[in-house]
Amino acid sequence: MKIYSNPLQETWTELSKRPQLELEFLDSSVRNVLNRVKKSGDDALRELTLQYDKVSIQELRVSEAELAEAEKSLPASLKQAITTAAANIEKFHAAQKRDVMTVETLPGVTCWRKGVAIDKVGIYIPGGSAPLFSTVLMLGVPAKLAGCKEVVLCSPPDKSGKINAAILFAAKLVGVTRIFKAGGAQAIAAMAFGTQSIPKVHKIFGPGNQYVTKAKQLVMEEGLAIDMPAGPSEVLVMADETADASFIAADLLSQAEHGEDSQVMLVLNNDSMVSAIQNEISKQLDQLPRKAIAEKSLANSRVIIINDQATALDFINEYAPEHLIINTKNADAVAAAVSNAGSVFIGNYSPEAIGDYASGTNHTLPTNGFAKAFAGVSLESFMKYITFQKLTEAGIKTLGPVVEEMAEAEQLAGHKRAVTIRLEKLK
Ligand code: HSO
Ligand code: ZN
Repeated sequence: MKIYSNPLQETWTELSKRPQLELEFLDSSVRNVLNRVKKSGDDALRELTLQYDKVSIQELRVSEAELAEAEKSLPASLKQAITTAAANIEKFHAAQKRDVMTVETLPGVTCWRKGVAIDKVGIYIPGGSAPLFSTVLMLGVPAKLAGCKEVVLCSPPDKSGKINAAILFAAKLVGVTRIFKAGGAQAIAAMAFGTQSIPKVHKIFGPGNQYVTKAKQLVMEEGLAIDMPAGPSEVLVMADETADASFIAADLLSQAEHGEDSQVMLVLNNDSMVSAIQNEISKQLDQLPRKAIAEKSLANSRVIIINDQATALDFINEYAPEHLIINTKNADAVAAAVSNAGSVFIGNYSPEAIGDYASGTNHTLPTNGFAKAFAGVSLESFMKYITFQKLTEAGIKTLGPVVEEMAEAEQLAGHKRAVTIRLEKLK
């Protein structure tokens, strides 16, 4: 990890840059996949699955028998853990429900806003070396709570044509309605356009590689919504001498093992702990099965030393981390001053890993500085809000003249008349 000591404010933007792998032909190859699926539906999916996942799939939909088999194959302890995590996620997201608030803005003028579930949503779960079934909980639980009627899940099959058993178990547990074997940009296309087997949805959620992310961006042009612009996962740990070097190293490594392009940042108040943390990192790194990945990610990572706490906070708010871990003396006060972050973990006993799986908060969070303008996934992400209004005769008598005046000034005579015609009737 490279060390920067009290970097000048002019350099903060540069220091906040995330590593970016530029893929050649990304745009054109993803557009090509989208067009193929749009045109040939399931046939295109089967061809692309053979090409990219190296497996021939006849039936795209996961059967009841496969779901039952997956459930049987998992150890009881894992099923129990997944069930506990799902219950916490459900508790936290259920509390986000809002009552309809009715407001009488003037006597006889009543307005309200009501949350309604998005009818059909799609969840994408990547396959690969670490099949993240925890993400199934993070997206499936709020979808169910919101009342989405159709919750479709796509995940790539492995070489034997199966989806990871824990993904299937979690999907069934949280009430995903249909599960399909499809991955990559082609899965996003299938959920966006619909195929013979896969229903078209209105909003697509879930992480993925650059192809998946690009596909999500492109289907937005076709009127679909997506959860948020996504990039590689990241963590920023802010610490002082009250922190534990071994905890810090473990938290940094838990992020670094996600992928070579994951970003890990450490903000310290002085350099007294640097060597202890570095020693811990090399010790713990040796025991990680994903050492090679973590090592590459650490190579892009930075230690920033900022002596003054207020300045450190300014830097952190500028960086806008997806995950922020605060291991300092006055961690609660520091947390209260955070304005840009996806999710905050306060004190030495709140590692990010707990929120990644089971405390109840959502782990689908804004990366790449998007925390300046975006929030993580919540119950609301699966809903839209409709406003309503109802006027009584007294209401239009009071408010009508206001609108007549404004419509006249905007030179929209038709608008004015829609009010006048009623006021005349009431005379
Ligand atoms: N840290 C990831 C979520 C995750 N971690 C899933 C483990 N499994 C993005 O927030
Ligand atoms: Zn994680």
